[in-house]
Amino acid sequence: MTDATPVTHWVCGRTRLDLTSPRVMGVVNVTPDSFFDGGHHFDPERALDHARRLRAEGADIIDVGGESTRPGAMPVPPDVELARVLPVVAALAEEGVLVSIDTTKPEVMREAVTAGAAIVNDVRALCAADAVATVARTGAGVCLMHMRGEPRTMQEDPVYGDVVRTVRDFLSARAAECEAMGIVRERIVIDPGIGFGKTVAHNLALLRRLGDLATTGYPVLVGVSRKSTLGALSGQPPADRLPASIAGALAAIARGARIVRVHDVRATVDALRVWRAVGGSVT
Ligand code: HH2
Repeated sequence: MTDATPVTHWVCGRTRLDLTSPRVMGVVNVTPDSFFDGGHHFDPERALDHARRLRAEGADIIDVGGESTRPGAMPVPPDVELARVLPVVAALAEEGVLVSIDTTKPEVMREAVTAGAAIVNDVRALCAADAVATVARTGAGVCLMHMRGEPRTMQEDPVYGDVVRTVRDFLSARAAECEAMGIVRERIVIDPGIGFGKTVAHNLALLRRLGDLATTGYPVLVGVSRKSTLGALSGQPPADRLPASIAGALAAIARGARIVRVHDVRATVDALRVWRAVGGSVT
């Protein structure tokens, strides 16, 4: 594939999000079992309070999820997922928050966008039957993420030839299908899927060579916050991975990420302020 002119903004419904400086996506998991914050915001009112706090701390986007995708996680039926996320999505959208729905199911995408979500974040890159057509019918922005296998089994000895090339080719092909189905280029962001069917070495190769993904022209989003690769490097459990998460976010931005998906918005925003003040640049 040839290198393409970079997209400088993300069209998400009526919002045009400027991506010339790095953006922060705050995570709100309305789940009992997410790997880091599972159960903390399972009650919709607590999820809303948390989302409002993340927004006040400087999150540009709030990513609402109702199904954990941690290694070993079991799938959740669509009606259960909808009951978890819809009240949170609707209330946040009503308050003017730029909301992303983290789901792989077309029925959840459709209902969440109707309730006000402006972004569909899919760890399966719209691979479910009808997912591309469902999103195409909306004006929503989309994040296409790479995952090898299924959450239940994805960490069982993942093998790649050149992981960066495999991920880049997969994401380019998914983005091309989206464009062919009517999702314009400015609506698409890509994500290498740190920790999704990858060893520590694979994740580090992807982070070191994020620039290879950026040459597709699609803005790159990275989620490394609190993940096990940071545990492998720091020796810390998820609760003590904040310093490693900040370093991971800044390193991703330095290598070309335009958006970082994080659990700790205030700390990330503070770090980015310092980064920018001293001329931290994006490659
Ligand atoms: N990571 C997780 C979930 N969704 N979406 C994108 N685009 N990129 C990611 O790296 C990503 C994602 C996993 O983190 P979390 O939501 O905190 O955990 P869980 O899946 O256990 O709910």
